[in-house]
Order: sequence, then C-alpha cells, then structure tokens
Amino acid sequence: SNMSSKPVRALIMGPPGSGKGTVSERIVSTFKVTHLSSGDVLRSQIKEGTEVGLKAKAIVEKGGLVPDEVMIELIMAKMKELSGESWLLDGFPRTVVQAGKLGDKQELDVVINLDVPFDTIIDRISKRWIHPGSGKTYNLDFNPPKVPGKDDDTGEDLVQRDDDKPETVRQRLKQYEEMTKPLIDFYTKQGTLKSFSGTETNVIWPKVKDYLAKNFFKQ
Ligand code: G5P
Ligand code: MG
Repeated sequence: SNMSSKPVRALIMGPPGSGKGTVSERIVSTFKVTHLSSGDVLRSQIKEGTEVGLKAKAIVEKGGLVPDEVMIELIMAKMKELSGESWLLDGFPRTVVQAGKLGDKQELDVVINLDVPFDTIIDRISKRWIHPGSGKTYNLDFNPPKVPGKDDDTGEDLVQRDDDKPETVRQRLKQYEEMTKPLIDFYTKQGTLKSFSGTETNVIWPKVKDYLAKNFFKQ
C-alpha cells in the first residue's frame, strides 16, 4: 500500500467499452490524480493532423493497434510532464512489450482491471457519444447529455467515434483478446492487479473507490 505523500502510479485496464473512461472520470473527481488516456491522446493528435496522428488514423479507424514504438514514445513523453504528480494511465500499456517498457521506467502501485462481459460492451458502445475537446463520454441510456447532442460543460457538439462502428468494435475486441488480455497475467504475477467484475458502472464504482481510498489515496 502507498499512503505516504509519494505520488500514486495507477493504471486502469479492461476491454473496449468496459468503462475505463467513465470510472477514470470518477476517480479524478474523487482523488487528486491526473488522468492520461492513450486513446484521448491519439484522437487529439488525429484531429490536429500531427505526424503521429496521420500515422495512427487509419489504424485506429480499423480497430488495430498503433505500433508499440510510437505509443511508447508518445505516452512516455506525456508522463514526463507529470513526473511529480499522481497519475492514472488508461489504455496504455496495451501489449506485453509496452508493459515491459513502462516497467523499466516506472514502478506501479495498482492496476485496476474492469471485467465486463462482451454483450454488455457491444450495446454500450453503440450508444456512446463523446465531446472531442475534453474526451468526456456520454451514453444515451446511462448518462445522456442535458441537452441532446451537446456537451454539458461547453455546449459544443457531441460526435460518435469513428471506431465505434459494429465491425470495428469486433476487431477491437479481438485485438484485446490477443494482445491486451495477457497483461492480466503479467500484473497478477507482479501483485498489483485488482479485478472488478460486473455489468454496471454504478455497482463497480463504489468498490473501486473503497479499494483506492483504503490502500492508496488520501481523500
Ligand atoms: P481507447 O480510446 O483506449 P478502448 O477501446 O480501450 O479505446 P473505450 O472504447 O474508450 O476503450 P472505455 O473507456 O473502457 O472504452 O469505456 P467508456 O467510454 O467509459 O464506456 C463506454 C460507453 O459505455 C460510454 O458511452 C459510457 O457512457 C457507457 N457506460 C459506462 N458505464 C455504463 C453502465 O453501467 N451502463 C451503461 N448502459 N452504459 C455505461 O483506444 C482507441 C484506439 O486507440 C488505439 C487503438 O487503435 C485503439 O483501438 N490505441 C492504442 N494502440 C496501441 N497501443 C496503445 N496503448 C493504444 N491506446 C490506444
Ligand atoms: Mg476510453
């Protein structure tokens, strides 16, 4: 456990649509920690048309994985900017190679694994809308925006993600099974993994919150 004033190094993992972004938002509004989502970083690079964005666009839209070297460089640079702060990584690492590189540089305190069934995921993703500026996520059933089609905070338009088409979601789930699920073993062996299973974020979240408050974060 880590209840000293040392910054907390946390990771959240789970299949596409398992609620990593949603739970991360709640963690950030409860504890003092900065959220770093690899998907949000990529989507903003794509939007800005940077070199990395141009390389990543076609891969992300097809539900593939961006090459390890590209991701490692991109995320490690962002992490450097947060060196004195507690952080919560979401979506990185996503392969054993990425996890090894991260581990060379940084010890982790806790890995939260969201274990949500695939049927639940498919339904959720089809109803997801996001605010491209902030990455804030909505769902037409679960947390609809106050004004249809508009972000609660800015009033700007919401969009659907280019990779949320059903055939792309299937490809992302396949990538998860093959490339990312092995990380469950990796972090179990390391002794940092804690899994939370269920179909509803509102049921999972209080358990995550208790676990983090008891072992890692001062509130
Ligand atoms: P991302 O952006 O990391 P994924 O696929 O890992 O994408 P995603 O889709 O962002 O994960 P999430 O964050 O786990 O899902 O889930 P979420 O957005 O919080 O919730 C999903 C929906 O369900 C939302 O609409 C939410 O409101 C709703 N919801 C939540 N809880 C409930 C509930 O209890 N009930 C209901 N009804 N709804 C709920 O990565 C994208 C791509 O970037 C590349 C890859 O191409 C990847 O596919 N990439 C990388 N490539 C290589 N290496 C890396 N490290 C990479 N990182 C990203
Ligand atoms: Mg996400």
